[in-house]
Amino acid sequence: MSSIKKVLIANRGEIALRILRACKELEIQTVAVYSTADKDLKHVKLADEAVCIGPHPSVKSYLNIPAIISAAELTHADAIHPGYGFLSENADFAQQVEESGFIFIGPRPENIRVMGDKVAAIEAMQSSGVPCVPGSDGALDKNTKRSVKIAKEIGFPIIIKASGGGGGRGMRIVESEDELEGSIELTKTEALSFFGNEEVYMEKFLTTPRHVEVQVLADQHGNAIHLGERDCSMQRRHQKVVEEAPAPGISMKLRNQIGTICSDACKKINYRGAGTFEFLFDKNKFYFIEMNTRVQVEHPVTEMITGVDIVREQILIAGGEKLSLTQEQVEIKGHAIECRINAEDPETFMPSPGKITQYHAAGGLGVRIDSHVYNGYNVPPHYDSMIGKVITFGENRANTIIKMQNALDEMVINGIKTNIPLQRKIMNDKTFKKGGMNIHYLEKMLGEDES
Ligand code: MV4
Repeated sequence: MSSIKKVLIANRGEIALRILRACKELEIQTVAVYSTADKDLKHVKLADEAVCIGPHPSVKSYLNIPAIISAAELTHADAIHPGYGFLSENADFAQQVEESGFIFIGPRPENIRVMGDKVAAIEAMQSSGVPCVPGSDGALDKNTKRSVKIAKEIGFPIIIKASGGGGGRGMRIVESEDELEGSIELTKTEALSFFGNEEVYMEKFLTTPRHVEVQVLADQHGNAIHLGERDCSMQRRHQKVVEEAPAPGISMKLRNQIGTICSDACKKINYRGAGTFEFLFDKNKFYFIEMNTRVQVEHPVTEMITGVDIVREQILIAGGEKLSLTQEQVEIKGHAIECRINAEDPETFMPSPGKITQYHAAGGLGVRIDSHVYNGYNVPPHYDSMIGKVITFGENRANTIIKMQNALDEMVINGIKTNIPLQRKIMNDKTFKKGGMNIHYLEKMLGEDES
């Protein structure tokens, strides 16, 4: 029996519903918090209690720390689950939640803080034995000669990244020595204005890597496990479109090797909760770039191939329980693919909010729909356009793609535009069917690559 009896869900949309479902299975009471634009959210209707925390701009509601903590006090919640996005990787929030006497369903504030600072994160990972991209081993200083020397040693092209950035923000590729000083200065200036931190670092620029990430879980008793990897290379403008697990072409040996490195690193840094090690994967080698300290949008593909309920584990870990399984009990079986469904024009990618006039979800063996939308639901224009995810699970990749084609064919979402036509195109693409595409493939397929 967990010490957590009531969870406040500090998020919206599909992930709020996902968390609510996990709580209900654990017989934990739920509190939904919502903005004035979100009173009709499915999880708000299903939660035991619901508190309006402010108007629709996120800063006034889902990012409003005092409003969320007040709602937890008002409803006598024990714990707060931040979901993804919003305050999920805000170390100050996690700290204030704990200082207010609540359990933060996530990592320790110190771990979140370190991972938010990319230079500190890489340093922590490198000293924990995680393979990183050849680079400056720390922040660049004012000494341009030294920066030039590092760049020449690792070889152009290189990439300058802001320590406060991440997820594709605050980076600049440098092709040659003569551009280097100017690029460093420009990236620093931008970093200062975007993130309030002008620290930048250098890495070798990998031109055609894949994005492969490892899911980990760590409890508060010194146990840590990995749940294998996901391939998230199908992305457009740093937005993932399709994710899958396992990553095509990765051997069991390599999976266990990198997975063990990640779970060992969790133990070394005293990590707690769910986490994701993001790697660039090139020529069969892993290079760490960032760690995400939250549950991720694409967590279902890992759940499908392992049978482990990641959100349930997050809650149990936060409540002080031991991991429900050992590494030896983790078995990877079959293949899973997730297609993100966005309320957007499938050709222009412009958001398409509005009322869903007709909704029919796909179904069948190995078909999972994680979505909060329903017939008559009005998709508000104020938030991310992702309205759900279609996940299919099959015995192998080919069969899972066919299941996805059928599931997408079955889906009916009328009244708004969605990217389902794009997802159908991807599932029918010859190169996608082969698997193992690099991070630039989707933009190339769409004819959007600028190079
Ligand atoms: C890189 C890279 C190539 N070489 N670092 C973009 C998002 C951020 N998490 C890191 N990113 C990249 N870092 C080195 N040394 C290429 C990218 C990158 C990328 C990475 C993952 C997924 C999609 C991407 C799209 C463009 C660039």
